[in-house]
Amino acid sequence: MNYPESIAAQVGTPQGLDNYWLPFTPNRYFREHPKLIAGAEGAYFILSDGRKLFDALSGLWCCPLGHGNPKIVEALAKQAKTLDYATAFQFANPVTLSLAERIAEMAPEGLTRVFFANSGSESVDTALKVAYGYQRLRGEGGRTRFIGREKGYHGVGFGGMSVGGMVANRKMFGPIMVPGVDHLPHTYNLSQMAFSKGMPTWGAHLADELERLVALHDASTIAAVIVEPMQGSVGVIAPPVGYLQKLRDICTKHGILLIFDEVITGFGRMGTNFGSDFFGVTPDIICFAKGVTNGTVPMGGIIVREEIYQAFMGVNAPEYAVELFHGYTYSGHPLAAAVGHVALDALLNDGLIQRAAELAPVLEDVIHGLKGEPGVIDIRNVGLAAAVDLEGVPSKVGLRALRTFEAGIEEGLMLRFTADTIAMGPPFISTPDEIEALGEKLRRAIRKAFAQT
Ligand code: PXG
Ligand code: PLP
Repeated sequence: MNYPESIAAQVGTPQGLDNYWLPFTPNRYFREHPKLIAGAEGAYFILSDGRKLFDALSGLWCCPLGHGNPKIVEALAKQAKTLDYATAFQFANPVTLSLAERIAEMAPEGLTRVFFANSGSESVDTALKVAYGYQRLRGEGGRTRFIGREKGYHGVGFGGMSVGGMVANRKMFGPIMVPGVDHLPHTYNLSQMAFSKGMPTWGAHLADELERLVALHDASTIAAVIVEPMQGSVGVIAPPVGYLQKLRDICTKHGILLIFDEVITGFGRMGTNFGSDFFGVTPDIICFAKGVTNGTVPMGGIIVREEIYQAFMGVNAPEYAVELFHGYTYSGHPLAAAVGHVALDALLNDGLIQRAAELAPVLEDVIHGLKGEPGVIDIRNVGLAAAVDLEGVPSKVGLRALRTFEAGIEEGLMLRFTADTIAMGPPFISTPDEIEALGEKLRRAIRKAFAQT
């Protein structure tokens, strides 16, 4: 590759790189083109050479309040002094209890119980175990199958990887996946929905594929369906109008649980508390992570319907017996919970979810303004999230987006890409001017990327 010039050749290899294995990163390329983040402030990251980059994806979708929020810093310090860690098994603590209460309050009606994990991946594996356990407890232990969706991303645990539908994440691990998983078709179709704004009108019929899978396997073998209401990681694919409601109806009809993986859509990204609110469909289990603590301290979890929780409590076992053999050393970590309270204060009381809703049309206009730029083959958006698909370099998937990403850094942008798609989800604290600037910087980055051979 001739672009860009090796940074390592100019400044040397950063200390520690001989011992560090980067996640979801081409490590060999990174070694030649190292990028170190030294700090962060508001909607910007600061690189070790002092350059300020607009944080166009809110970290990895997880920092809606931006960086260095003084109230978070204060809450963290205070919590660390009072209770830095609380044993999670056989004990609770006030800060975690009250966070569970607030999360349940903001969740869709009927979802009342919160189980904490520490990441989206853990939340997904928790949801799958709870779903199967529930089916078993209600005498439906034959329901061992899970149904995911093509292009879905549900993290990297064994369960999440197995229900996930991104081929690159699956191909190396096929033989060691959870058995009995099937997948719905994805809903993206360029010829039907190119340059769509919000939810495409084509595609609701694809939910009928669930009926086909039920007919193939029989409902009595299926525990749950898991989907992201908006597919985020693969590049912002909004559900077709009516699609999620159809999934809901088919699941209800057949006693199959519906799990919404709201790791990205939860806590305001759609301009509503949860994606469930935005799309008007309530699942049986919600997975959350990321925004709940603004990414400052890891936290994830699930919110479940009261009946699911009660099924576990109704077990035919003595009161002193554990009902669910599942949990993490750091479930409901008090530092995370303390930050979670500040995040909820900002999102709900200070109106940042409302602000995300107000910024969404600004982002829509800005991003669709890139139509007609060289190699832009699709643009789409929903809530405060958007994606631009670029024409790839022939037989070199991802290289065009990598070039755009590198050019973006020169323009002062931190971009995120997957294959040749650039995804954006700016912080809710962004100003309309910053979103305008994001569009112009991305325009220049795309032009630079296409100016190269
Ligand atoms: N479910 C969904 C819907 C996600 O988006 C996970 C589970 C896993 O969460 P953890 O915390 O284990 O990473 C995710 C994570 C991207 C990007 O570029 C997306 C995620 C993570 C990193 C990058 O879109 N989503
Ligand atoms: N591995 C070992 C040896 C452990 O002792 C534990 C927890 O006690 C784990 C893994 C799981 O760690 P966590 O609870 O942080 O997920």
